[in-house]
Amino acid sequence: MEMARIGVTGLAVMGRNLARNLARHGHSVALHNRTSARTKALVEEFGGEGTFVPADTPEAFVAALERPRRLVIMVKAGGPTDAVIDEFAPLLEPGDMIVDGGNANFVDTRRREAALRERGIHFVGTGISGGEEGALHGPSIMPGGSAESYAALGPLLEDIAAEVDGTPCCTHVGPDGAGHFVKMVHNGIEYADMQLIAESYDLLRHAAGLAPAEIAEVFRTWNTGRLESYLIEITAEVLAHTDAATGRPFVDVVLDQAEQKGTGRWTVQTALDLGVPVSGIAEAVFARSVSGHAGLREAAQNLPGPSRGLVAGSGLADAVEKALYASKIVAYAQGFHQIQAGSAEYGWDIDLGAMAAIWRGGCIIRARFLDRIRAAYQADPETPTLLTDAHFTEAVGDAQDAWREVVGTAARLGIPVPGFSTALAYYDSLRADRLPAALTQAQRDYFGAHTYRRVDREGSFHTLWGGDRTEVTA
Ligand code: NBP
Repeated sequence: MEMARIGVTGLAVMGRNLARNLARHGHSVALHNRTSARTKALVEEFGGEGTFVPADTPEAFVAALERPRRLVIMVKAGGPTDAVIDEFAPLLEPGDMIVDGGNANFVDTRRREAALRERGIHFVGTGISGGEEGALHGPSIMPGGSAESYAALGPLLEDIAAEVDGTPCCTHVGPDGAGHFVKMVHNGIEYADMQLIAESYDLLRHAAGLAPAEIAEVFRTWNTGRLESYLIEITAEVLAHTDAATGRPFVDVVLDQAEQKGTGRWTVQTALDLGVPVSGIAEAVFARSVSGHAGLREAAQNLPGPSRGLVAGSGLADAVEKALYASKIVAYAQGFHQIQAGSAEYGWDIDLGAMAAIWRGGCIIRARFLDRIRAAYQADPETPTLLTDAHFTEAVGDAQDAWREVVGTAARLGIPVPGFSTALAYYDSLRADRLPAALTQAQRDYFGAHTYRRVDREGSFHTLWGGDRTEVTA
């Protein structure tokens, strides 16, 4: 019987393309899907691309794998992943590896890894970004799990990952759920990046009065500079597209209610648990949520706003470019802060610079700018925030006047820019000498005797607000 180096079960778009990618790189791939029609279809259509070993049953699939077995699950995240693990784990032996390439919640991954570790099976929660095209031509791959399993899996995954400057966009992220955690934050950053781009478009459209095709040109120009990235590139493509049915700009015929699958929400929920301010990601998630509340928006249609006018002069596009770059730096600084905090909380020892490096290609947020982030962490792995890296400090310093101007203009014209404004507020909060949190602490002490610390003495204190207002040591 023909043996395979690796197997993929779950052959919808992602699994199918991942299996083809592996086969195209010379790895024999065992194939399995709950509904065997998908397995047959893959072999019929793409059998010539490499060596495939189709299997109709879990038993035949497992029997076709070289030992230690490498079994990749690419099914719908959640219940289906548990169902597949329950089906396959009893057929495996100590030392075998189950790779979950789905978009799992890292908490589930930690649970699954711990349970399978007891049986000697390596569970490798792996973030994969790049959609179906990436899966076929080279995704960004973020594997968690044990270092031992990476030694056996890494070479195959690095083979099929995207490559930038000769470096594969795949590295061992850290133990248990580290890979899925980093993929989650990647998606959160993707939300923030998309929101900032959307706000830039909105300003160019409604403050500068440009048509979508003209804005496409602005984005094309931006894509030749420091903002060069996949998301900026596709934004230009989308804005230049005309709807065939109506002849109108395509962006004008798309319903303005954004959807989400959940990784942005998980990022924010997790950040709240870790106490990390990821306001850029949170505003992006909320902006999608606001857009989806059709009834609420309908009810608010006639709320008064400023009389809208256009901004005179042609400088707005340059100012928006600066606001976008500065806000993007903040969003990434917050996302990396979250990875740093998660790594500390769970003992993952994640190399932040390496994360920037593996996001440079294959994934949705791939961008020239990630090289700068990698360099920042190489220069100082302990840097508390990207904003204090010399390059980013200078970039934001140079952009800040324009950034403030853009946020002010948007507020005056009544154009919502939650991403730009929260990024600016975060920046100003970090650099503030004193924050009004002092007043918040005093209020908390007043109504709840929650105590406060002082700037001039160690210890915790409480003022007897309801009495003679003397201060006591708490
Ligand atoms: P889907 O998420 O649409 O899942 C379909 C696959 O799951 C099919 O193979 C289906 O088998 C299988 N499946 C289901 Br549903 N329930 C099952 C069960 N109880 N037992 C066994 N198999 C079951 O596929 P996808 O879009 O290819 O995504 C796969 C994974 O990759 C997901 O976790 C997704 O979040 C993640 N991901 C997707 C993208 C993307 O761009 N689409 C990007 C990155 C990651 P059937 O054929 O028998 O119904």
